[in-house]
Amino acid sequence: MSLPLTLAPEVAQARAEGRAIVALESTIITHGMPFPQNVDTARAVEDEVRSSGAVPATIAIMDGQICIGLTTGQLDRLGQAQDVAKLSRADLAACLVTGAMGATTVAATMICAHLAGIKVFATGGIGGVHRGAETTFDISADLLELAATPVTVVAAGAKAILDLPKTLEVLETHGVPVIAYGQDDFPAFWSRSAGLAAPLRMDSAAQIAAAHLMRARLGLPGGQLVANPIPPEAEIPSDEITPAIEAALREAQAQGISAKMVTPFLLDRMYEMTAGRSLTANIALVLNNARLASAIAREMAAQG
Ligand code: PSU
Ligand code: MN
Repeated sequence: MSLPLTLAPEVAQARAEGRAIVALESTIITHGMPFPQNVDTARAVEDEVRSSGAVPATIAIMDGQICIGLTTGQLDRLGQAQDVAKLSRADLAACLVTGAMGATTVAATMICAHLAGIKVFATGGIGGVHRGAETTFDISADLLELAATPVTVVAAGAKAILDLPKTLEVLETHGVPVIAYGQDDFPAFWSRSAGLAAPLRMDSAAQIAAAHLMRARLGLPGGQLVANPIPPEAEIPSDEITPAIEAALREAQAQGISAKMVTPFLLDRMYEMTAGRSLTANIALVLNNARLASAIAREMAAQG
């Protein structure tokens, strides 16, 4: 049986010509930002990839197909739909057989990108180890996917709503290279630093691409996490964002928010508590990640 994979014409052509392609996720659209900024941002990110010399492939599950690249109509439907499933490795197959609409998280987007032969993926932030994970066991499947699936993921680090030291520990245990781009510190999404050193540092897209290809030659499974700091002019410094983070976490706990709802709940509360500033920063960092991912994808196409 063939794969339930539908490539947008732009993506199919780029693949046939061996050109650079950058995968983009859809949970950020359905569960990470409010409408209409979600659809506007998704389009702006696709345009940023194109103007950086690569082809964008936004990934979502629609009508029983893994869509690699969405039409304008599909993106509008997804961005406005209610009750879209948030899909990770565990629920991808079930969503395909039921025909429900599904948004792919970092983990599910990596799986789909790999099925389509795409090696580079840009997003905002990855899921990680939640604070209190020693009792809740809430560790995002994104971390294990990075250990298993050979896709280089460009993110602005991880949000300080998570336990960042534990997140780095789990990535190290599972053999995932965590590469800070252009600085020594591990970036913390809205902030360029949260005072933690990154395990690795690289200063060029060429080196990041070469490291991905070298892992494949060595027979090592899994991908790489590239942590690209938010542009300085868009940053919300750590001491300014921390009070909002702590308040959002207290609310989540008081309301008994758990499992898949934790990350969307915290993102929504952060948006309200920062009067939209968290969203402006989020958009700026995703665009920045799209540029770097495109440069890495172009290098891979040239080197690979
Ligand atoms: N972190 C963000 N923005 C996001 C997400 C995470 O800063 O939109 C989304 C991504 O799709 C990520 C998912 O893969 O949440 C992780 O969810 P969980 O923590 O439930 O694994
Ligand atoms: Mn979780």
